[in-house]
Amino acid sequence: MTQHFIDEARIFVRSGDGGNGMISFRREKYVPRGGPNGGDGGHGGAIVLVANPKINTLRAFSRQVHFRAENGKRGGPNNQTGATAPDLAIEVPVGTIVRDDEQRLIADLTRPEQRVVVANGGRGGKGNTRFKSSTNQAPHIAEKGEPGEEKWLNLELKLMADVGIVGVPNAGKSTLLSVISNAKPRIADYPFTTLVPNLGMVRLDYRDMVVADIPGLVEGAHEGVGLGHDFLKHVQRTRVLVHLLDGAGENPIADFHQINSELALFDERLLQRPTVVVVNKMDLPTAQAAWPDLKAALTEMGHEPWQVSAVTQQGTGELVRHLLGLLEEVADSPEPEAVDEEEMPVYDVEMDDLAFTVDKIKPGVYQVQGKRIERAAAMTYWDYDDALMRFQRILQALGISEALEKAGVEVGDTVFIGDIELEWGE
Ligand SMILES: Nc1nc2c(ncn2[C@@H]2O[C@H](COP(=O)(O)OP(=O)(O)OP(=O)(O)O)[C@@H](O)[C@H]2O)c(=O)[nH]1
Ligand SMILES: [Mg+2]
Repeated sequence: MTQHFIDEARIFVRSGDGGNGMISFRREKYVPRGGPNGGDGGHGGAIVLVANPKINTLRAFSRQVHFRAENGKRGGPNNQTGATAPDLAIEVPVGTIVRDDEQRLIADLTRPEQRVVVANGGRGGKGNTRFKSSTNQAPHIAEKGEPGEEKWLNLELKLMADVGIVGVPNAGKSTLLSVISNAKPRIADYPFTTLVPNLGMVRLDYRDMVVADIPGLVEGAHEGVGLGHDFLKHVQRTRVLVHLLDGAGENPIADFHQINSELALFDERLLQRPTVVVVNKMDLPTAQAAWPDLKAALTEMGHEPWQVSAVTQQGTGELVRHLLGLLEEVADSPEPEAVDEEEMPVYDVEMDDLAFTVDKIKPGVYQVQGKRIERAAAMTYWDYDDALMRFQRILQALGISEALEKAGVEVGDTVFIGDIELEWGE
């Protein structure tokens, strides 16, 4: 059953903090007060997931759950920039799907060496040299390093099938999978027995392939009718298709057209995928009687149909050999598209970052929450007036000052930005 091939893990990642910027001034003989020379902090290390084709399970993550990248070093005097910390690369199997704690898709790592940054390293704070201007020759302001990000990630490994078996309900897809692979799917003589794709490993002469039995497609599957839509996505990932026909069915050619049109309506490129047309149930006299006409019709459409009986296993060994050979032929062609590109950024990070809320907790006390503003607050050296002014400009730019005023804030009131307490001034 499918469970053998689905592997899950939950990990905690934390990128490095940026190093603090430095406040420092030159000291020279005969110069009472030299110019600013505080250097920037170094950037913190990011956390990166990398797809490694040599790994095939997520088992390693039951041993190690926490991953931390190093912090950037703080800036020094004489305009010395602090050292940037290296990124921490975590290796995962190809086929790993990464989601955040709200189950939002972050990445689908389908190609070897594909990488995704899951937590950005904190930016190094600016040293006071950077704040020098014509009006302020001796800035007493620097930035603290940006804190790293931390989050839980849910990893799921979907073993990708090399071959997908498609066909109308009841064609015998699950039966075929069960006789050629180690999978033991449920088989029954009524349509829609299989509700989720079954995967099986097929081995022959030291070669192997993963075969998926795709639940029976029906008219309208491409529109999301029934369960078809999700399965069609699964079909997109396979390199070779087996189109299985019920040779004893009422009208196998009509079935054939119906499935093809469902595939094409979902994604036209599926019709270009190498496809082996296989007529099943050849042990039954009705199928044998129908075969000559069926074969002629399929040949006319440019196919070379195979005949098998999944139940008696007649012809199935040869079919496996043929599929393995076909896979070798297409091995050099580019990996089929895994997930639609437009599906990738599931939520807009930028918008999330800028959003904030203002709440009046009680008379004279307000609470502001928001990712960007809380970060800016964490990066401010509150002891310096210059830094305070800068923070105020950020409050204005994000529209937070206005929102606070609308909520009724007055001079002297307390405003919390995250956990940081401020007194509202002019
Ligand atoms: N006689 C005969 N019956 C078969 C053969 N292959 C499958 N069947 C029967 O056809 C019925 C459907 O088989 P399944 O393997 O469940 O078909 P399926 O395509 O997976 O069907 P869904 O999962 O419902 O889409 C079962 O009763 C099987 O025993 C075959 O080669 N010969
Ligand atoms: Mg089935």
